[in-house]
Amino acid sequence: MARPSSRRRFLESSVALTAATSCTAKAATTPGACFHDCPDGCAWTVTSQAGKLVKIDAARNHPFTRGQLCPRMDHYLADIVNSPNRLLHPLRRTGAKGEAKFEKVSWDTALDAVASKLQQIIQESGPTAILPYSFAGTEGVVHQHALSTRFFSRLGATRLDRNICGDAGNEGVKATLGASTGVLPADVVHSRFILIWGANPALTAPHSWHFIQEARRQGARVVTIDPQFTASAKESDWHLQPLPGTDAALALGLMHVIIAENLHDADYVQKHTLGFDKLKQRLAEFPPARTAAITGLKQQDIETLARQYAKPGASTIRVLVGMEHHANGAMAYRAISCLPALTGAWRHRGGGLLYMAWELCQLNYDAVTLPKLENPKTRSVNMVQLGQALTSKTLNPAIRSLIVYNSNPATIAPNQNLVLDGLRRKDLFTVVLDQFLTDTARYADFVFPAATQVELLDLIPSWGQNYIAINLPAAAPVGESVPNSEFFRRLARKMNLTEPYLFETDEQILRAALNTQHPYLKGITYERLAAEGWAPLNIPDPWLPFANGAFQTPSGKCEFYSESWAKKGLDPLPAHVPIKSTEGPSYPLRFLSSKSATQFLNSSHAGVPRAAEAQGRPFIQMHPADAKSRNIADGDPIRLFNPRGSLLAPVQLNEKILPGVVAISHGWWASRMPGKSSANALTRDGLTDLGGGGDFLDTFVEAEREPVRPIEA
Ligand SMILES: Nc1nc2c(c(=O)[nH]1)N[C@H]1C(S)=C(S)[C@@H](COP(=O)(O)OP(=O)(O)OC[C@H]3O[C@@H](n4cnc5c(=O)[nH]c(N)nc54)[C@H](O)[C@@H]3O)O[C@H]1N2
Ligand SMILES: Nc1nc2c(c(=O)[nH]1)N[C@H]1C(S)=C(S)[C@@H](COP(=O)(O)OP(=O)(O)OC[C@H]3O[C@@H](n4cnc5c(=O)[nH]c(N)nc54)[C@H](O)[C@@H]3O)O[C@H]1N2
Ligand SMILES: [Mo]
Repeated sequence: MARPSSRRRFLESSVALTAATSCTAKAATTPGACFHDCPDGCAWTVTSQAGKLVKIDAARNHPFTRGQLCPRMDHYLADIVNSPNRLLHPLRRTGAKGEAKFEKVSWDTALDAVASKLQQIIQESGPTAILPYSFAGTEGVVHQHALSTRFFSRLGATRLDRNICGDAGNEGVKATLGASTGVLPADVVHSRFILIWGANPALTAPHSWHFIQEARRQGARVVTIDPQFTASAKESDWHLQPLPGTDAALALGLMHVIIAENLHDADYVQKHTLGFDKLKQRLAEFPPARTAAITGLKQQDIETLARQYAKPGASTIRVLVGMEHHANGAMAYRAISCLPALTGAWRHRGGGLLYMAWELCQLNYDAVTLPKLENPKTRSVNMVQLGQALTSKTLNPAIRSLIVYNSNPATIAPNQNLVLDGLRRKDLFTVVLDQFLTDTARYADFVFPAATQVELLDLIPSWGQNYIAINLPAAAPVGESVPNSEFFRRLARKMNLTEPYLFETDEQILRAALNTQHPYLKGITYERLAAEGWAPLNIPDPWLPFANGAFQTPSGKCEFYSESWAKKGLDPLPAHVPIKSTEGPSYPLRFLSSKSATQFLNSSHAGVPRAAEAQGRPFIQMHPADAKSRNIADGDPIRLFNPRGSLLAPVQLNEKILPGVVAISHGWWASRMPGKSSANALTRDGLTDLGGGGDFLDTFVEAEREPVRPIEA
C-alpha cells in the first residue's frame, strides 16, 4: 500500500500547507481558486477546522468573483470532495469493458501492471503505440500539463493535438488582429452597444456577465446573434437568429452596409488597416438582399443592425467559443474581427472585440512543460478524432494504450459511438485518472483516484480575465487519491525512469512558472500570492490595445487582407464558405449541442446526483413547425438520428429556436440517458478550416416520435 508514504510525501512537498494557511485555534482559512475551464476564474478561501473542510467562501474583493461562486461550485465540497461516489482507491477491471465492474487493488499492484504493460507495448510496437488523452479537467498550471507532458515527451508517445476548444477561433482572430486579447471583460461597462455573437456569457461566463448587465443598466443596447434563444438572448434588447455557420456572411453583409452608408471611420481605416480596397471588392458580393438569403435574416434587420453597431463610440462584439465548432469556424472569427477596425471602435475604452485574455498571463510555460523534450516529428492525433484513431485500420503502429486524465472523452469527444467502439477494443489497454467513474473510466483496465482542488497546490491563470490566483492545499487528499503530478511521478518511478525533471515537486513547477521577466507579471511572486490569494496582472491602465493601431499582425495593421493566409493557400480575405451536409438529404435538421446546463461544466458534475436533479431532465429543443410536420407534440419522447447514431429524449417545443434547428445540451453522460447515448452520439468529427478544431455543430439529423424509457439514475 502506498497510502501512508505518499501522503507524507505529498504533505512535505506542500510547504504551502503551513506557510500560507492562516490559523486560529479553531479554524484555518486557505486561499484557493477554481480550476474549471471557464472564463471567470473565481478565487475563494477554504475554511477548515480540526483537519475537516468546513466551507468555501467566494473572494469578496476579487472584481470578478465578487463574493459569489456558481451553482456548481456552491456545492463543491459536498458534490465532489466529499461525494460518496468519489474514487478513493485504484481499481482493476473485472467485467467486460463498459460494464463498470472493478475490484479494489493497491497502488503498487495497479502501477506495476500499468508500468509493465507500457514497457511491453514500447518494446513491441514503439512508444507511439501509447496515446495520452487529456483536456481541461483542471486548468491549473501544475496539474493540467506539467509532469504529464514531460512524461509523455520522455516516452516519445503519440502527441495529442488538444484543439477542441478555442484554437479555431484564435486562428481566425489572430489573422485579423494578430492577437486574441482585445477588450477586457470589465471594460464593457464603458460600451454603448454590446453585440453578443455566437456566445452565451449569461450562462458560460456568469461573472463577466455582470459587467454586461452593468453596461445595460447604464443605457447600453445589448443585441445577441444566436440561432438559439439563450440565457443571454433573453437578457438582450434584440435577438437575431441566423442559420448556423453563416456568421462570416453576416459580418460581410454588415460591413457592406457600413461602407455603403459611409458609416465607417475613414481616418482609422486609412491609418491602421490593410487591404481596405480589396475588402470592398469582396463586400460587393454581400449586399443586404444576398446576405439575407444566406443567413435567413431579414434584409431590413441586417441594415438596422449595421447602423446601430456603427454609431460612433464604444461598441463591443462579445464572442466566446461556441461559434467556432463549424467547418468554417476560423473564418467566422476572422470576418467578425474586421468590424471594430472598420468603425474605429478600438479608439474607445470598451470598444472593439471582447474575446479571450490568456495572452496577458505570460507565465514561463516553457519551464513548466519543457517543450524541448518533445520531438516535433513524432506523429500526432487530433483529440476531436479520437474515435477514428482508436478504430483506424491504417495507423501504424495502432494505438495500443490510451491514458486518460483531465478529460472524459466518452462524453465530450465527437462521434461517440466510434469512440466507444475504440474503447471496447479488447487489445486496447486503457488507464484513466479521475475523481469519478466517468463514462470513459467504465472502459478502463485500471482506474486511479485523482485528488480534488482543495487537496493540491496549483497556480490558476485565466483565459477570460486579467487576474491570476494561487490554490493552496487546505487538506490532504481523501482516500488514496493523488494530484495528477504525483500519479505521473509514481508511474515514472515504476518504469525505472530517472530524469530529475520527471520528479520535480509541485512547488518547484509553480515557482518555475512564475519565473519570468514579463512586465505583466512583475511583483507577482509565490509568496505574495500565498499571502493574498490572487493578484491583478500589471497591464496598462486604461487598456486600449489598438487605439493607435499597433496590431500584432505581420504588417502591424488590422489585416482585412492577410498575406499570411494567402501563403497558406487560404483565401486572404474574409469569406463565406457554405456548410455542406455530410449526412445527405434524409437528414434535414441542423443539430446544435452547445452548453445550456447551469449545473454542469462540460461533462463535469453531470454524474453528481444533486446536480443532475437540480438540472432536471435533458430536453430536445424543437420549433413547433418542425414538430407539426413530424406529428410530434410537446413533451413527446423523440429520437434524433443520423448515420452515426441516435439520441432519445423528451421534446420541448420552443417557438424561439430557429425553425430547422434542433438542440440538446452538451454534457450529459450517455450512461445516464434513456437510450444510453448523449449529444455526441450524433456529432460529426471533421476538423475546422484552421486551428484543428471540431466541426461538430455542422451535424444534420432527422427526428421521429419514439417511446422512451425513464431516465435511469
Ligand atoms: N454552464 C456552463 N458554463 C460553461 C461551460 C459549460 O459546459 N457549462 N463550458 C465552458 C467552456 S469549456 C467553454 S469553451 C465556454 C463556451 O462558452 P460559449 O461560447 O458562450 O458557449 P457555447 O454554448 O459553446 O456556444 C455559445 C452559443 O453559440 C451558438 N452557436 C452555435 N453555432 C453558431 C453559429 O453558427 N452562429 C452563431 N451566431 N451562434 C452559434 C450556440 O447556439 C450557443 O448558444 O463556456 C464555459 N462555461
Ligand atoms: N457536442 C459537444 N461537444 C463538446 C462541446 C460542445 O459544446 N458540444 N464542447 C467542447 C469543449 S469547448 C470542451 S472545452 C470540451 C471539454 O472536455 P473536457 O475538458 O474533457 O471536459 P469535462 O467533461 O469537464 O471532463 C473533465 C474531466 O476531468 C476530471 N477532473 C477534474 N479535475 C481533475 C484533476 O485534477 N485530475 C484528473 N485526473 N481529472 C480531473 C473531471 O472529473 C472530468 O471527468 O468538450 C468539447 N465537446
Ligand atoms: Mo471549451
